[in-house]
Amino acid sequence: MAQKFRERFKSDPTIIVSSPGRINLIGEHTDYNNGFVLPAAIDKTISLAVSQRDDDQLHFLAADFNDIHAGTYTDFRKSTKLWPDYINGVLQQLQERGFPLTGLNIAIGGDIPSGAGLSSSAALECSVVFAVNELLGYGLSKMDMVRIAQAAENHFVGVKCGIMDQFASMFGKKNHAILLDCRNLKYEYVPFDLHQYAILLLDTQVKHSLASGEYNIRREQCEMGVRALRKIYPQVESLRDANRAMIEYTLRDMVPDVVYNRCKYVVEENLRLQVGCEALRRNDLVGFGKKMYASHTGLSKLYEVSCPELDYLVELAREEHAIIGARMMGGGFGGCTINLIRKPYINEVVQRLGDAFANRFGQKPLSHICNLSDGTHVVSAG
Ligand code: GAF
Repeated sequence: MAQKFRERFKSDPTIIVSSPGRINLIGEHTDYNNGFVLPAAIDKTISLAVSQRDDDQLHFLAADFNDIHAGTYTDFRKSTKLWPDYINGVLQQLQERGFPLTGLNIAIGGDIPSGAGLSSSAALECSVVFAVNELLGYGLSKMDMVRIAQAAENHFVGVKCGIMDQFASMFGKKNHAILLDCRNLKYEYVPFDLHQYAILLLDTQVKHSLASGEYNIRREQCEMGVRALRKIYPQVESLRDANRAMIEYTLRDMVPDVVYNRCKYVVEENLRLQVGCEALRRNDLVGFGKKMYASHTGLSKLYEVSCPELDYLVELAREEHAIIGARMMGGGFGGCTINLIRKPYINEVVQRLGDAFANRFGQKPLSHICNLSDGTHVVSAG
């Protein structure tokens, strides 16, 4: 990245930071319901090199595409629906909080497949806030920076995402998952010892064009469920506070089926995550894998955020003895499945699944093995 930066800006970057993508083992669409999630940072990252400029210009280079955007803070006040939004969204959040800003040269690159549900956008947001904080010495904590990165996505990019992706990218820890309580942001690192297993991501390459609109609709449906429950149970602040009995015996008769289904899924997913974590603590990866399959069923049938390509990959995975758990991952409507697979069988299984998938959908999914890694950090500072 230093080299690309030098070629473009004819000077050295002051800081280079690395910010990872994330996987989520279980706990999908629970973060914005104040529930639990179990993500981890992975060894696919965004690399961001930055230095201050003498003027008030912002110059951004996406090194992998040689795509350049330049302008002033005023030029970049509104969303362009292009990748610089993730940078400008963060800068705007910093400005709104009163942090002094300067002109910047920024070069980015990396190997997180975009649109695959691995949170390349959260990684970019985290890398920007982290690098600028280092460069301009704001003294922000990682928790502050997670909130700023999320606010950029919510208010500038316009996706009302929860906090999971930014949190995982910022706080990741090598060989650990993060058990995060999204209500109070208390978290615990859970050792994720894979033994003879590996994490295999299968990318359908379906880009989630529906995703942001449908995502916001899911949020509204959950809120509708909470409003209904609150009439009977005033203590219910979010679906996190609801239990199965409330959903089955109260909510069912109060809201349309679609809202009931969404809420039922969220309550069950939080429970699945708890039981799944117990299995992990016992080193029972097979037990954990079963919860992953159940999570997929809920996401597909009740929450309806899957798609035929994801469903087919999970259906194929269920027939493979070497895969002990699989599910769609992230917001949905495309992107990846996450699979826990016995290492010696990776090649033959990827081949078999790939052929079957290509027979039905015309092209093979991309496959990635990923390892759990550290969160956003400085790589070099001048
Ligand atoms: C996306 C969002 F950004 C996350 O906050 C989370 O809600 C996820 O979808 C679904 O679990 O990645």
